[in-house]
Amino acid sequence: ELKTSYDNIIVSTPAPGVALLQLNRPKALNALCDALLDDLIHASTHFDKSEECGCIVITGSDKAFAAGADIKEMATREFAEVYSQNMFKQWGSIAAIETPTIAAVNGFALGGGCELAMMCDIMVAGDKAKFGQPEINLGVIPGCGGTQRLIRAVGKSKAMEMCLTGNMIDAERAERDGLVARVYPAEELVDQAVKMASKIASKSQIACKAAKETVNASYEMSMEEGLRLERRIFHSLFATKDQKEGMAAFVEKRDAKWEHK
Ligand code: CO8
Repeated sequence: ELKTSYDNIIVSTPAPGVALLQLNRPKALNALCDALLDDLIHASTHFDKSEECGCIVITGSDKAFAAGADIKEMATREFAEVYSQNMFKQWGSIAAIETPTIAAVNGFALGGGCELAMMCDIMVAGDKAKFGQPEINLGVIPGCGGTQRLIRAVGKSKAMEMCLTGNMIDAERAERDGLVARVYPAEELVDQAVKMASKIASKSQIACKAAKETVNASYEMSMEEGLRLERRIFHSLFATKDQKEGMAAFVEKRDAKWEHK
């Protein structure tokens, strides 16, 4: 059940089928403390299960999407504690959301902030956004996908540059390098992300989930296995009402009415 309010995020439904989760710890530039993660998992799990929700947008503030893991919370932790609690493992729940997700990044997306954005299916950015993996400056390395998802997005040399120097890249370069799908003027970003999310939410949800699952599987598979999985999932969609409806609507030259079944 969705709570009426959360301490660290603001939840809204700005358009039919769209959930907007706004990180809201402005004084700490949305540093990703444990309580914020709990809120984010709670709300995103609710929308992931909800039949009404077809796309989840995650955003921050104008100044920061998120400036990383909460350094103040982490600073004095010991190995035995972080190892036995498997610190950051719960972030896997965000990557495991089955509903399509969009990260709308204004301002800083650093460390865990950049990693959270990379867990989403599509990243869009405001023109003043800045991305970086500055963990090296703290004597550590990225801990939530920065060494794994970043290289798949931008390639080895650029990922190494970011992880080893801690240098930030701006939105224009992030788009050129393939980290970001689109860049918009900062003040339009959230509206544009909601518009994109509305478009996704207007499709067959079952087909969207199948597309997401199949695209993501490519990270784990050989080309041959991936193509076989794609074909099998394609075949399986012929068991859905939405395939019958979508193709009939095309033939009859009308809009499809999805039942998400
Ligand atoms: N953790 C805790 N507090 C933070 C963080 C953070 N990551 N980032 C900023 N803050 C706080 C500051 O301490 C400051 O608080 P206060 O007013 O109480 O001193 C407030 O936010 C405002 O920050 P600044 O005064 O520093 O603002 P500036 O505009 O001068 O600078 C920067 C903005 C450049 C973003 C700067 O704040 C900065 O460098 N932040 C740290 C960035 C960083 O190193 N991030 C990586 C963190 S490590 C990490 O993410 C490990 C990833 C593991 C996976 C995590 C999954 C979630």
